[in-house]
Amino acid sequence: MTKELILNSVSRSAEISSANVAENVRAETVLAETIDQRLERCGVSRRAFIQFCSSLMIAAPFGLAITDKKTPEEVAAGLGKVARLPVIWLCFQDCSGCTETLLNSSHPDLADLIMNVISLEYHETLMAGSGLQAQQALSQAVEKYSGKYICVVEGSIPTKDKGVYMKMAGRPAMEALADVGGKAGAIVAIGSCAAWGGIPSADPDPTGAVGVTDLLPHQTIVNLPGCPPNPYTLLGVLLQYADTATLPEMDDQRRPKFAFDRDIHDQCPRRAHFDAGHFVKQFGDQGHREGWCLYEMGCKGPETHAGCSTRHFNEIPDVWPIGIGAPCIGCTEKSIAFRVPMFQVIQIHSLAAPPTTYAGINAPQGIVSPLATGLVGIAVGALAGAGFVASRRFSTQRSDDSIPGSPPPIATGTPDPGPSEGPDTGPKASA
Ligand code: FSX
Ligand code: SF4
Ligand code: F3S
Repeated sequence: MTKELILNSVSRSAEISSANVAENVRAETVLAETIDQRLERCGVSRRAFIQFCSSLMIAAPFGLAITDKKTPEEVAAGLGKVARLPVIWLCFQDCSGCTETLLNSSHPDLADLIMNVISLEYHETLMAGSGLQAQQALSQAVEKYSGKYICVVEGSIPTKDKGVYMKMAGRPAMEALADVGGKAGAIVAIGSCAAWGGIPSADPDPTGAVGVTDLLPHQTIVNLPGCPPNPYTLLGVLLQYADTATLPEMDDQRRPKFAFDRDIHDQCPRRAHFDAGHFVKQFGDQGHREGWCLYEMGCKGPETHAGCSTRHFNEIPDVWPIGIGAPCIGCTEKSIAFRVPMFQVIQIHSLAAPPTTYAGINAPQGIVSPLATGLVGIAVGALAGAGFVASRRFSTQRSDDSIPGSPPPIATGTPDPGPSEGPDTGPKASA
């Protein structure tokens, strides 16, 4: 049902190429059609739209003009009057994970809703049309909505050997980007690949992969890195642009602050274990099954700006890297992901004092032996003393041999870190 709707939604753009006059007239009116009108026309319930707005408010409680309201009903009332935003979505060198994360929601109506609140005019991965028909749909959409549409770019752009490694309709991807991106009201580079090169740019970078900003440095660009990024961040940016013709405040890497102003580490459910010195030493060990901190397994959370620790994926609790027991690889950070080996322990530069309160700690996972049950008691006791340990961590080196997996030396940006050796110790043999 959902996939059919999506295909219908995007394929109608391809059908424009058949010079269907009625369809062209309909396309003329898309800009004037409000989200409310569209939802009513497609039979989407008010309740579903208010739920969607509620999720948006939870994902972006601050820093987004459209969610700066008191209730989801107020957000829905405001957004309902907004004209649907034309979006042209280009796919370059990528895995399609950015599109997947947008559509694979556990909420059955979300994908349909997304296709109704925006007007997706062109999307190669989703549209039914292909070849000449698709190219005509693209050029007609660009011409019709010139200066008004948002160009969403997914994937990196090859530049080596004159961009020969990827072509669209016979021209290098970088030319297509310059053309379509150059006529957009703004560009959203979704995913780490489009933001700065991502996986395709990892050493040895055979295609000379770069992000959008490298090619169009003077364009209005919003970077939404993440591999994949959180879909609500994209929707927040698109809807604010549709409503106010403005973009959210951004940091020095053009990432919206509302989504990238915090460290993973600050609100990580395993943070209490970090502060208490409980570190997983090997995947599958007792600490891993008890949900201990993954810092020694290469977790880049302390140096990574993103909201994953509070905004999980697919609307399922704990569906995010650390939530499933994997270290954060720093996928939103240009200098970390696909640059620093996945399991290499990083040096921490920006660690502030430990929080005064802790988020809930993940429940134990896997089979727990009687011995492990005893260790849980030790761990609970150790957690009770976490504040004490944490208060000492800035003045003494932590080493509690009574706890399985005694804490490693950690360098911090604090005045007296006290490590006997730096944490930047190269790839871990145990990983
Ligand atoms: Fe890159 Fe997105 Fe990672 Fe994949 O397309 S950011 S490889 S999740 O899909 O571009
Ligand atoms: Fe969480 Fe990683 Fe920080 Fe440990 S190092 S508390 S797993 S973000
Ligand atoms: Fe990426 Fe780390 Fe979040 S790997 S998805 S920034 S937890």
